[in-house]
Amino acid sequence: MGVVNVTPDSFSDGGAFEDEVAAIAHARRLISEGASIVDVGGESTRPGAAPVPAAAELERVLPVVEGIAGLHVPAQISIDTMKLAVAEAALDAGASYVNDVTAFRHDPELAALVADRGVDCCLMHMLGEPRTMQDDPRYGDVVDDVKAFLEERLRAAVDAGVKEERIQLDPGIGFGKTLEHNLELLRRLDELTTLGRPLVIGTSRKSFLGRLTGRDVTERVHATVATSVIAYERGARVFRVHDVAATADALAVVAATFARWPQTPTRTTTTS
Ligand code: HH2
Repeated sequence: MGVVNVTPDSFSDGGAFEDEVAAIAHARRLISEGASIVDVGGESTRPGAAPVPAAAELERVLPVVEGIAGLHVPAQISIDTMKLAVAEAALDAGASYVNDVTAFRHDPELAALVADRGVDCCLMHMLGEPRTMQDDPRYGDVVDDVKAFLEERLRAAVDAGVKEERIQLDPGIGFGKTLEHNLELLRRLDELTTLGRPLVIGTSRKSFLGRLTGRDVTERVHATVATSVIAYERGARVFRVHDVAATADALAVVAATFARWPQTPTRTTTTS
């Protein structure tokens, strides 16, 4: 899943693709590099971000969704929004995936929309809201708590009519989590696979990688790739990243390696 941020203030690429022509060209590039989903967002959810009114968000994302749909390329368009009006317009314009970082809590009617349209969705864990989520986040056990939350949101979506096979789940790396919480979630990601739905992981260029490497936000591609490899091995199957080419290469190698794992290879010893 390649990230297309049509925002002035996203934490790693704010302002770079604000112009719709640049955003559409960026989406085309990410797809050519191996993205099978492009995630279009018009509201930053970085820590401390202020909410964006629906009209402004729509003005940003709609021309981009329409433009990508007009490319007729083999990729799914995802709309990264928590707002019903934005999701509805994006689905009308050609999107077929709703990525909601509030897991249908901000706008519960989003669940009915996703159900009616029969599209895919991602439900993500977030503690609190972007404005305050990094103010001393606490958990009993971060993995158990995130798992219980995702289980509850999965049930709520199914109860609202969304088909289970349309739902993907995301532990929400960096959303109300300390460095240790993020690392623990990555280390124990396999515990979330028992939820029975594909796991989405979004570590790309995030600040915990900056803290570990000392690198600036645009120089975190290697660190991001490391987390994607770890996450794949522990069961993640959708990787929301800014740097698609590097991630796609790494995942091709990891997927090929683990395709034959954990079966024991048959040894053929020739003794003649
Ligand atoms: N992270 C961000 C935004 N949306 N969606 C999912 N499912 N998972 C994530 O981890 C996730 C997400 C934040 O990254 P970005 O879009 O690059 O930044 P910003 O929110 O500042 O636009």
